[in-house]
Amino acid sequence: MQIGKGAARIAAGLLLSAVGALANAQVINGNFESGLDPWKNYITDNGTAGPGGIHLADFDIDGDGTVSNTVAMSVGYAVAPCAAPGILCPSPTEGAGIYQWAHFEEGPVHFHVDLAVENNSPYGGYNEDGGTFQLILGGNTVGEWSAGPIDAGSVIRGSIDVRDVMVAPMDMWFMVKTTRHWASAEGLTQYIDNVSITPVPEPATNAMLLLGLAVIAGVMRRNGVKG
Ligand SMILES: [Ca+2]
Ligand SMILES: [Ca+2]
Repeated sequence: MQIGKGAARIAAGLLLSAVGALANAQVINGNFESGLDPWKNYITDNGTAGPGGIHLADFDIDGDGTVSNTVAMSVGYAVAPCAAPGILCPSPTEGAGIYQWAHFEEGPVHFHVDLAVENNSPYGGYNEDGGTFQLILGGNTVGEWSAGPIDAGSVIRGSIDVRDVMVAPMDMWFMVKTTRHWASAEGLTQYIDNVSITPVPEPATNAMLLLGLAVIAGVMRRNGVKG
């Protein structure tokens, strides 16, 4: 197949803009309006993200009346450790999350994520454990928020807001994870949206070679956590 020079130039231009869009998309995509990429899914051992898995849903995470693309899941354990967990044996805390790699520069960094739990149980009543959310940097939990018990027909909203200091430039993964003490419950949904990191990190340069750096996340100094 032959293409003219003009068409070739246009094709090259399209390719370049596609590469540019890809590079930008790799930075963070914290509001999920363009989908889940570059976030990757994580499921704990014996955990589940529920029948729908980790998926996008229209939801009003911040209660301002406007819905947007939001990460949704219904977490809990998938494999019961005994016939009556919580009675005959400890109830496991399992679930799922999303993560990505990024390159962080040295200096102050501000992490924020909006969170919510919704209980649309068809059985009414309340659920004992709406779920616990964690912001994890390279293996260290730097922020946490728990919804606690939640009535049927209600939504509980929260956030994790953390200021840290990177003591050196590094590639590191960061994850928003949610877990519960029980199997995933019908009608109970955990939501994640508006993940922001300031300043915005660059795409990771060599994530796989720097896996070992995960443990170095401990060098970060924590300045405050609120939920
Ligand atoms: Ca969104
Ligand atoms: Ca909203």
